[in-house]
Amino acid sequence: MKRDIQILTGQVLAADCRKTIAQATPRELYNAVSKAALDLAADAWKRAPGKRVAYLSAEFLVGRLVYANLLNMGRLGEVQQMLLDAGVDANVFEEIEDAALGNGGLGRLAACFLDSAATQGVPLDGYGIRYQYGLFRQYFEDGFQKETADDWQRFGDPWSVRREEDAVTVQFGGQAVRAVPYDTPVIGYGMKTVNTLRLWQAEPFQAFDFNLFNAQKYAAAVRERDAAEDISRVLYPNDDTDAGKRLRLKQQYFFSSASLQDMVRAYRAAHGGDFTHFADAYAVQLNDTHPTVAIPELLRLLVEEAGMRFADAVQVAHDTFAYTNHTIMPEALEKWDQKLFRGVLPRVYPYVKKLDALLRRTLEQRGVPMGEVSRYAILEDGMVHMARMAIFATHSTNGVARLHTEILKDTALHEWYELYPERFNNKTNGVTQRRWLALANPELAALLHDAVGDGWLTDLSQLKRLEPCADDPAFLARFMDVKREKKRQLAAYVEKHEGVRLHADFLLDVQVKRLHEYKRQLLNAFSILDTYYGLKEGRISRADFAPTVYLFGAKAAPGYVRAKGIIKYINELAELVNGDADVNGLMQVVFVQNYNVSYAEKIIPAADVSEQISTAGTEASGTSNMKFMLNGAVTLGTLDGANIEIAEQAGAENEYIFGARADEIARLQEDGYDPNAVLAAEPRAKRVVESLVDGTFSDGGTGMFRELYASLTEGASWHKPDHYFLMRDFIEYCDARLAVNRDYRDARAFAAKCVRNVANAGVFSSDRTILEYARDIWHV
Ligand code: AZC
Repeated sequence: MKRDIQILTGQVLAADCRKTIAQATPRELYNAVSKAALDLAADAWKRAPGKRVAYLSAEFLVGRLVYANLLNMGRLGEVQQMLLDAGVDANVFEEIEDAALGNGGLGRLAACFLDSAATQGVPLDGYGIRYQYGLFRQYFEDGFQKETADDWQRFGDPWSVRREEDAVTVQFGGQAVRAVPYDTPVIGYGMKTVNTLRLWQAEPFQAFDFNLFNAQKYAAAVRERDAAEDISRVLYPNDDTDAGKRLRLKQQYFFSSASLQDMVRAYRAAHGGDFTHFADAYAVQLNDTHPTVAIPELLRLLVEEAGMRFADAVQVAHDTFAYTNHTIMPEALEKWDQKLFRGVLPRVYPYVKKLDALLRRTLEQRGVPMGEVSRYAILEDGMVHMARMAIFATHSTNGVARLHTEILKDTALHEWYELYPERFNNKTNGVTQRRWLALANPELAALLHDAVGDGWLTDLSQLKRLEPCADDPAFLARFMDVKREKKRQLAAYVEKHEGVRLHADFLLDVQVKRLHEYKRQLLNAFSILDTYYGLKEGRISRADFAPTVYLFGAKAAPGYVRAKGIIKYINELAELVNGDADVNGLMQVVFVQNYNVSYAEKIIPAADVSEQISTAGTEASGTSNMKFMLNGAVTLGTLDGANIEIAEQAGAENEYIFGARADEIARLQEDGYDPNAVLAAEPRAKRVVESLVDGTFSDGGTGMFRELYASLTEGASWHKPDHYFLMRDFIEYCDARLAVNRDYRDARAFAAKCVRNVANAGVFSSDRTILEYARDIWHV
């Protein structure tokens, strides 16, 4: 019998705060509804027997769970009705801020994988860190990014259950801490499977030294506690560089060790002390190199606690682990100083050394010349090379889109590919259609329901049946109605959060993603400025121009000065454009603050154009590109990452592709590239780049703009001028953008392109991705 969530919610509210649904605050209501729902999921939250996958990830960017869980439980409508009946706004939970336990793509992918695994019945549990503070909250002051702490737990954390009985000890050099797991159910669509997200929190053994306190040594009395809690205090706000901090290495070891101890304990309970068949019980996926220290840790556990020979332990590790690479940015390939590593993890370091020695022997046996060994060695140049360890000691290394995997094989990890070609494979990313279509865009979901039914919820390939609708005027009219409605909703949200009135009837052109030079938000800004000049000076016909909102959302890592300079630049641009009455009916530039998962859920369904303009060969995959496609936006992009597969699926005629391809970029890198030649030959390019230094905009005297200018025209000690090739692609980009604008004026033809994107988004479901991992890598 279906139990009544309304009654349960009422009971929880009465017990916890003596209020009714109508009386409760959003926070109280959120906690009550979540607890009630958790109760309803309890029966299904059982561990199935058989092999399990452990997905080890330093980041799980789940966002706000309540609506997504209710949707998957089939309870969303019921709860919305319940709220309505009590006179409460159904969007009341939007007050609850996101659990932003991730930076960007890598963390959000992990969250999509959880949803897909549970929905597709793959026995996969996520393991990570329960950061007290997630990714910083961002706001703008005078156009500059400011950061504040993200105290996500202040709304309560009703979806997790503390499992005191499963706590383990994690030992660093001289410090031992408790790792206490908090389990969150991962509820698959239809609730047939409920998996677990287990996040570890670091705690001291002794919270408080009574004697020290009594001796009035107050700070000393809580020193142990602080030192322990620091480990899970905060998510590092870097999605590409190695923070280089002892604390970060501690974090990595903390959750890797705790997770493995958890598995080892469960294995022992089920199978006794013979660990030779550990890999039949667990597959462990390393989400990037962050959990790679799990490899020597498992070796240590197997040798020291299970009495296994090192060589046998290596075999077990090889069969158990697999590694996913998410980037070829050299600064993101993690390396640790050997001394630091040994200092923090003295018990683990010997196993790294042994692995390194084994690697060197293996290279010799395979006839790799001595001179080449340094390209492979785990211990080299005084550093511990994590990616090398990950490739050497696992059975699978995968990239996240076809081009990315090809680049890994051909260049970035070529020497490894030569050694172990059979280990390399591609798993093109995906996104969950439950979150990114059904939940974020119920209006479009309803339209799809009428056109092709609901099978796409668990089998996205069924969207293909939508293809004929692209030629059906009645359907296109309804599709355009949905877009209009989503823009209206977004405008209301933006007004509330930014105090800016968005032109909801404009073409909506969006770039949302972490701020990074390679993603080229600056190129976007330059092109907007060029359009502005073009309109003002008559080079672009005003009569023919479809009025456009250019929307940005992005956080810059707090220490990434150039990225912050780009934010300031875009905010200056916004001020120029929005403050010019002459173009107000034609252009609007908006940079929203604190872009996060919940904001994405509002922005993406409203977009007409998805900006995916990274330098070809730099963006491993991208996943927002897939979310835009699924919601019927066209891609304005380079042939980079998964854009290539998107254009292939939808047909290049339904996207706007421009710019140098990866092979050309590689050639330019080899043969030399001179952005100053472009600037000399192309006055439009020169003019926008000069805006950095000619007084058009002000960086408030920080020197940020001059530094950006120098990065483009002179380079720096660590890179050549314009190393992301903005000038190479500038004119082509402006042209492609104008082509979009031109096409947009034929509303129906443009909508048909959008619908063809939706119809062909089927392969970009993370259901497909997760089933490929399960089949090819995990064998579950
Ligand atoms: C991202 C990649 O930049 C992005 O292209 C990809 O889609 C995503 O991973 C998921 O695979 N990488 C990160 O977020 N972070 C790091 C360290 O690569």
